[in-house]
Amino acid sequence: MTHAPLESLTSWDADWAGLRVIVAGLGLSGFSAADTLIELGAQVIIVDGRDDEANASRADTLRIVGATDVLLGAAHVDALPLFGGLAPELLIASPGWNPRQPLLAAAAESGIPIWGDVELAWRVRERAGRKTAEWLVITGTNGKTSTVGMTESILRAAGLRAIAAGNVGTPILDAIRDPEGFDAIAVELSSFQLHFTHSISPLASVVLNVAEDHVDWHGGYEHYLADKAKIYERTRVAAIYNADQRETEAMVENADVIEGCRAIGFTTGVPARSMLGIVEDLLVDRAFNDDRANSAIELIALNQIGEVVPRHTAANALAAAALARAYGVGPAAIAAGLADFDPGDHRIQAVARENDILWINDSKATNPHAANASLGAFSSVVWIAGGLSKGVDYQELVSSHAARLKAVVLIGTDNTGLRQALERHAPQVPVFEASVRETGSIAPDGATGTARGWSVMAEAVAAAARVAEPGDTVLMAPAAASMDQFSSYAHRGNAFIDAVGALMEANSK
Ligand code: UMA
Repeated sequence: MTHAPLESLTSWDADWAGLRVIVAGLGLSGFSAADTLIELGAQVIIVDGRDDEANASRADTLRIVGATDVLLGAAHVDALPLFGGLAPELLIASPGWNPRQPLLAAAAESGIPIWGDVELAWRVRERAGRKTAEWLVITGTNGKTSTVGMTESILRAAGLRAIAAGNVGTPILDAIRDPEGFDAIAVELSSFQLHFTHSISPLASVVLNVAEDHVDWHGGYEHYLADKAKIYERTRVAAIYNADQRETEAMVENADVIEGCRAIGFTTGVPARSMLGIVEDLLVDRAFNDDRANSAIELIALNQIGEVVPRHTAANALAAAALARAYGVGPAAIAAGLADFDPGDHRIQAVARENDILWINDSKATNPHAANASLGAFSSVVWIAGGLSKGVDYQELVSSHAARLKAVVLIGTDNTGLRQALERHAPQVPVFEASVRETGSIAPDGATGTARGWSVMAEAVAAAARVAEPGDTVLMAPAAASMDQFSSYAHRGNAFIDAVGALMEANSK
């Protein structure tokens, strides 16, 4: 079978038939990529290092729809499989796959192009007889999920058919293949996904903020930043940066955008021209109004967004508003969409208040930057922290919040970095440790949780309850990923909510 050369495969209707593709990973993105490619007529071999029940069942489905082969188990992820003796022509990498992983390294060495599912989605987004959705793309170390949610809410308030997709959970290819199609997609892109993305040309793009994260995967902070910066390349209407964080503005300056694209800032201070910002508790737009030299348009009052609006939430709202304004959404829909938006669970979520002790679940704080925002919101904190640190440094986080820490309860299997930072910058603060600390992998059964994850959190909550006094906040903001003891941040957050609930119930007896 013949097919067109790779560079000309830029629409659904292009000739993909017979293209030999390896799909690395059978998770959410891998499945959607394999399924799409099979529908396009490509020859597809899927590989995944895990040979468990969930993967076996997904493999069966893909075999039935026409996969060339599905190879499961550790033995299959080191070398490139062949198609009846012929080498693959393309590799689609799932975002969790490290580029230095042997299979990906082998593909790179052989000169085989490596795309992510997002690159594939961009290539197939145009299809005869269907509307082509505009992409509003969002990255940043923190706040991505809230911001895509706010953007989706605003677009819908404007009467558009819109969806949040990408890293937020719905694979972008599922959104692209929706039979009704969308006017616009709010696309959350992780640094992993951006690494494997090469040709997207969004209507508008934003880097919300940057701080150290995923350093291990990228092999250094500078590589992480370089991958984040890729989001601005080829932007057509508005490249949006955080005016309070110079690094993001520099990324826009260095990007190769499409002629006519504007640089738009957002700030939680008073906006200069071509920025959105805040004036006297009002979110205002001084970028997309005609008379921006002299005036700004009111978008929404802070207290209409929520009861408590931390600074980072206001920043996210401004970024979402900027993306929607770039698309052409009017101020009334911005206000309606932001007022309607429900932030969801696990992000600075108040779980209980008893004896004037507030219990907060911030399981989504998977890195120091996110934990910094929630620690800063409370004055006397019993802090539950620790987990998979991903190689980040805790010195600054601990030193800047030492004064508000009443006690620390450590969870996680290896807290050396956090412990050292506490010894150095907060030596007076008592540190307790949840004693259930077995190492080893946890089955990914987030729906029901694992006995070990639950008992770690029950221990931590009990330890926090022993030291917390009226006026204190017990804040579970781990500043680390969850996968050493839990299957996800949601599993960790639910374990906290359950443990606090059990404690309250025991207290009431
Ligand atoms: N696998 C291997 N070998 C490896 C790595 C993984 O065989 O070296 C296999 C695993 O056994 C598994 C599959 O690959 O079966 C998993 O692939 P994946 O980890 O890339 O996960 P997906 O299920 O495809 O989900 C991905 C995103 N996951 C990651 O980036 C780790 C999801 O983001 C995203 O929602 C989904 O695509 C849809 O776009 C999650 C995430 O944690 C929420 N993101 C990180 C974050 O937000 O910090 C970046």
